[in-house]
Amino acid sequence: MAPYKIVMVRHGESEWNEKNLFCGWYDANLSEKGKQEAVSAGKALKDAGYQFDIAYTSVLTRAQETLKAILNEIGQSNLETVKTWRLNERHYGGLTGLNKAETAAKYGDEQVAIWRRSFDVPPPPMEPDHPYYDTIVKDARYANGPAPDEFPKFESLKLTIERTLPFWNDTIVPQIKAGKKILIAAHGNSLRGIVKHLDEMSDEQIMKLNLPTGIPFYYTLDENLKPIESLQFLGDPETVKKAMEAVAAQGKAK
Ligand code: DG2
Repeated sequence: MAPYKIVMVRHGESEWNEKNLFCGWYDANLSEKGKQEAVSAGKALKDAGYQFDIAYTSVLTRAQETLKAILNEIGQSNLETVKTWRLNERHYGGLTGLNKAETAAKYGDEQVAIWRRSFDVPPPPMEPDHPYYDTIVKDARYANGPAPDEFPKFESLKLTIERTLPFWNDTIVPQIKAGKKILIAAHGNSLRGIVKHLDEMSDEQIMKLNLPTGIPFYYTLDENLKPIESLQFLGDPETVKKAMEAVAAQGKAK
């Protein structure tokens, strides 16, 4: 049945992306621009003739709303959808709610680049007195996981991959191999983890990848799930390049 094709998309711009705040597991809504990006993503997929058999998303509103807008555009509002915390954004720990540019002004561009893009250096932990600790830890959507003893207080990309990959391997891969057409609507860093895995990128290579909001991309995979085509955006290359550079620049002091 190979080659297989799988489509992924980072959610449209969130209200916290718009304000340039570290978001992680905080449940920010889409901004107005983000809602439009989600609709545009759906239109791009419709124009390219995409239809799906199943969709996967995180338990966070910004990814789910993006998925909903896309499915609406492609006329598949009732598509079977699986929601899992394993596709959540990385947990940004004690940085959650801080402005990225202000944090860079305080700690330096280099430190913020390490917190945002290093493979295994985690952000500082979210302590119980953090303003968003209770909102996140006591959120009913986590009643079925993660278990209290594995509930993250912070996550590096490495830790994010360690909880995303079991879902990829145990749930998504069998569906790919069954020939299902799959759409994943998730987050900058949970998707960077999947991209790193698929393209067998080194810890250094993945540091340079910034995923733009609301622009779908696809992979074509051979029978061993090795990429034939990697990270193919459904968008004009210059627009994609600028959007990626803008994401990279979010962590710089103005
Ligand atoms: C952003 C990613 O996550 O931030 O948590 O602030 O994809 O859910 O908007 P998303 C966040 P960076 O790693 O790009 O700083």
